[in-house]
Amino acid sequence: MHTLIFATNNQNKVNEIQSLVGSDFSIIALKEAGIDIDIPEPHETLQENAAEKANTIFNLTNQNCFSEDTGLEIESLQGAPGVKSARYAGEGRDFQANIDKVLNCLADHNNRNAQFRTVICLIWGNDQDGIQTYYFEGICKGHIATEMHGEKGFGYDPIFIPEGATKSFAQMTMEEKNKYSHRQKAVTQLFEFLRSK
Ligand code: ITT
Repeated sequence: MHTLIFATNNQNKVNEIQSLVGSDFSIIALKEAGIDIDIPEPHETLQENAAEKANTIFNLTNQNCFSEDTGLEIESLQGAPGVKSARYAGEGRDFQANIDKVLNCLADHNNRNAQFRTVICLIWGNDQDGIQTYYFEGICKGHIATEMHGEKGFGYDPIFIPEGATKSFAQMTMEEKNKYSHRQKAVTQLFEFLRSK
């Protein structure tokens, strides 16, 4: 059984990843590990922020751990909110304010193409390889709806409709969202890698 700390304070991410974990993995969220810190995300790329979060927790615990950083990248907005997705409308990290800002910014644009991108950073050590850092990426393409639909999920889910679907992520059960999602794609690669170890 692989035991891994998941370096996040976002319970929605924990729930989604727990739903994808096989019985051969045990994922411990920061709260469960008794770690209560606000992990910094100071960088300009998802990869650097993911590394910052994983390194912070590895330095604290000296245990195998992973983190993920996710951004909503909107074509007409040159990739914004991107790495700033959590704080797009300010430090309050308010989901509704962030959605309102996206809808306002897109009001005059016909091109509503967007994608969610997740980058996972894994810090993993064993006797053979020593301690190494690995990255996994998952992308979900789709578009931004003109108004909010549904109440499930979190963040930008009510306005994001994945390619091949007619519903927003917030109108889907977690299992349905997992069929399309950026996070599922990155996490699947993470588990495949770990199973190969
Ligand atoms: P941690 O850093 O503690 O993991 P966070 O909420 O700060 O949690 P991110 O910086 O990766 O995580 O998240 C950026 C924001 O993007 C997040 O707060 C949500 O608003 C949004 N987001 C991330 N994944 C999403 C998803 O699957 N569906 C909708 N919105 C999502």
